Amino acid sequence: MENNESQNEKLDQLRSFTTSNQNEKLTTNQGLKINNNQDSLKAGERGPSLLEDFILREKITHFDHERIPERIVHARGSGAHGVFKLNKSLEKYTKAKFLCEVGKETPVFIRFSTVAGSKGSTDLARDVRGFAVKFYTEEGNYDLVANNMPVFFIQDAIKFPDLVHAVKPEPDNEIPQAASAHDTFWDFISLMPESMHMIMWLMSDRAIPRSFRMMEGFGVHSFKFINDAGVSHFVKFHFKPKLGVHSVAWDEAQKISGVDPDFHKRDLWESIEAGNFPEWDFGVQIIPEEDEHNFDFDLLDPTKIVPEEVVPVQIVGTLTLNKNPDNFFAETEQVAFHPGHLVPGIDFSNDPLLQGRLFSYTDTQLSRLGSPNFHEIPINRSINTVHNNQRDGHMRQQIAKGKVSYEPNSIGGGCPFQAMMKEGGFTSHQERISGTKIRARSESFVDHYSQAKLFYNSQSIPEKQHLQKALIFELSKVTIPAIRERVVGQLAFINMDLAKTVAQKLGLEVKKLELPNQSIPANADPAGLQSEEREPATKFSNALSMENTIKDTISSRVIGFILADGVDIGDVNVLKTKIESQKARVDFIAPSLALVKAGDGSLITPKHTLTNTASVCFDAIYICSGENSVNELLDPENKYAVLNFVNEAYKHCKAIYFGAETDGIYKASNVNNKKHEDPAIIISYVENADEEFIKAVAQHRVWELEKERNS
Ligand code: HDE
Repeated sequence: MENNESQNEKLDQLRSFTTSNQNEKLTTNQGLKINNNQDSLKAGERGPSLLEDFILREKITHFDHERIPERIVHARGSGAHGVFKLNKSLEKYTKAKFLCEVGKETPVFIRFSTVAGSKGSTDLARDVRGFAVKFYTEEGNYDLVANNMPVFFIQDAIKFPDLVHAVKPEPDNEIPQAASAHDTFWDFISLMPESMHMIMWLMSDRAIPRSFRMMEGFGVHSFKFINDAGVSHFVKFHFKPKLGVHSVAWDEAQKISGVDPDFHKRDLWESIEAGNFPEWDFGVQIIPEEDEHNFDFDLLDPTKIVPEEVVPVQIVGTLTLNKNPDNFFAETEQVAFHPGHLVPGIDFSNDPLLQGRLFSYTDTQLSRLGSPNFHEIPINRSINTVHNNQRDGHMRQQIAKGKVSYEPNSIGGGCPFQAMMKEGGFTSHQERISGTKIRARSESFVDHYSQAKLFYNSQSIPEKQHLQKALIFELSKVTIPAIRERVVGQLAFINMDLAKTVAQKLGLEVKKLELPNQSIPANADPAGLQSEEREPATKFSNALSMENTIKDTISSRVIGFILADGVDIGDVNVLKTKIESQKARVDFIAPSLALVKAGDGSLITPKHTLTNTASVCFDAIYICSGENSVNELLDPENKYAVLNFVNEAYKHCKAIYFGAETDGIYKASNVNNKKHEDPAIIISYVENADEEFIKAVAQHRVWELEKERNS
């Protein structure tokens, strides 16, 4: 289906709100045609403007009020429309209709985001990514407001404002933007042992994804599924990208932030425009209620995962993003998610982090979108019609007929009626609760290190090295030595080698962790509830390492072809065709934007110049064949840029393909004279060089050779 013509119930609904200015005359907001949009109304050509100029006033007034507050967290986002298709019925566990009927397609809108940075910050910050999905189901909107990491920093919602204040730019000087590498964040973390598992994720390469399309999504909390018989199961939600989970290197991330701070936004947009629709498997981990206490952690603790080795993820559906928004503000900015947007068959658990979220999201929309009528904004409307007695408020759209706006009523015949359960009426799952009203943390939440260990131990060697380097980078930006010491003290509970490696680079010794006495009751103080070092029941989980991800496709990868006049068009075309047939993209990079004249006289249009882009924006590079082309690329005017491309790609462990007669470039680059066997360096004379190159691109990176490549 052509992406602009995608059809589904939600898109049909949006279409009725969509306008186009094609072939239309300019009007005011009252529909009056405007004759002159260049000059304001004045008293004489050189005189003062007149207050009566309602056209000027309307235009300026609207402009003055164009901005709305950005989200307090997750301000920077990228959205897309798509469809969720159910492949396996979950009827046994839930009565949610969109999860029962195999083959059923549900329209979705998704918004990916970074958390800490402002709306205009870089995509490549080291950060958690939001993965919020709105399912427009026939029973109303269901929002799965997820992240790309399966755990969270804190166990209780009451700590959320503290966490966010700590990570945001420091309040005196508003520095640093979109970065956790600063005093206040690490001060908070050093005093919050419960954050250590999440810190492992945040310091891993998961925090610098190659693409939104290559990250997982996790519902984080345990939720509940309720079936028709009223039986409840715990459920954890997962999205697994069909392209695998891949990340960039930190050095690369920092450079991308300069060359193309919209890297992820652009990547998502361009892939969808090209018809290369991002896809995820949707899966669930289901746990019977009676097994609630059979784990070595508390299912309600959002700093814990349920290892996939213990409860496998059952794949039940596919999420496909197939249409870009028509208008960023109207859709991506105004979309309002809320974990409390439920449909019958899905319910909350008592996770205290989730419980707090249930309040926060509607509350924040009121100040962000300005009125309790934000559900009427087109992107937020459910596809089934809303009927209730809520009335009025700023910017009300619905014209509710009749005298009646209360219930019970006789004048309106009792409408709208409450729905019985069998008619789809929502009922909260009945749960026996008995307890003492108490402001405290459950003892079952006091285990802060075991799963941090599980995560760290499950990483491959390059992943461990990246994680160490990330910690060293972040903590080296912390100016207060006591904070660094405390974090190292925390790391020692996870892995002594990790703690020592980090400590050494910070010029510290690993000391016993001492948390300052904060004069608060021990049962309310995370430090007072300092967990003993504890081993996880599951020692190792393959699912936690990106090393084990999908590496058999080059679909949607971007390959830079570096070329100049005289290039061998034959080689270029053969490789380009092979790459494109596997749904990857080729971009030509030349010394200038002038048409490149190939050896046979044919002309090639370059997309980039050697200096308006950089190797960090590509997954792999090909130095095109042809002696004349190579000579021009080695001309002093171009040589530095070309070698920079090759050397950076090399440093970042990417595949590099040297075409025929490109020896001059090979020799001048850092790739030369390396004695190792490097499967990602392809030289034209090897057998099946094109295929070897494609295979190397699919591997994403040769992280295991990073040390060698950087030496
Ligand atoms: Fe959020 N979070 N959050 N969060 N969250 C918001 O809602 C909040 C948490 C997540 O693209 C806000 O509309 C509290 C976990 C995503 O529009 C706000 C707590 C997870 C998005 C809010 C959490 C998330 C938000 C800001 C701790 C992963 C972006 C703007 C109790 C499961 C949604 C807004 C979008 C956004 C509150 C913790 C995911 C302030 C109080 C855990 C993906 O309401």
